[in-house]
Amino acid sequence: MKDQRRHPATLWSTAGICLAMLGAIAASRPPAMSRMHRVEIKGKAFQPGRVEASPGDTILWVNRDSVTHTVTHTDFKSGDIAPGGDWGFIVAKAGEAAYHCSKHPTMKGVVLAR
Ligand SMILES: [Cu+2]
Repeated sequence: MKDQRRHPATLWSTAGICLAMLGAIAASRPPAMSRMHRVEIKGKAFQPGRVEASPGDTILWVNRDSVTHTVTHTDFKSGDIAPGGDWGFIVAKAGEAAYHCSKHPTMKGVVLAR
């Protein structure tokens, strides 16, 4: 944990700022609930390989493999995701996005947003 050595007062003020930001984001969203979709990367595969989401949803990729992978698409690029690491993004618009791993071109997945 990076924050362990921080002074408690710093932690409190950081938490306050985060809560305020969440409130602002929630207020600007449409009433529909946004969801979190989790994709595990293991055995050199995206699991599930196909995610159905809505604009505003978050997709989080978690690397459970022992090698580095990426989530690469024209509109979104994770960069390297180290073993044990993760990367997420918020779906901006409806559409179908076929992505791959830049290090292992046979690794493919699809995000279908509607
Ligand atoms: Cu890979």
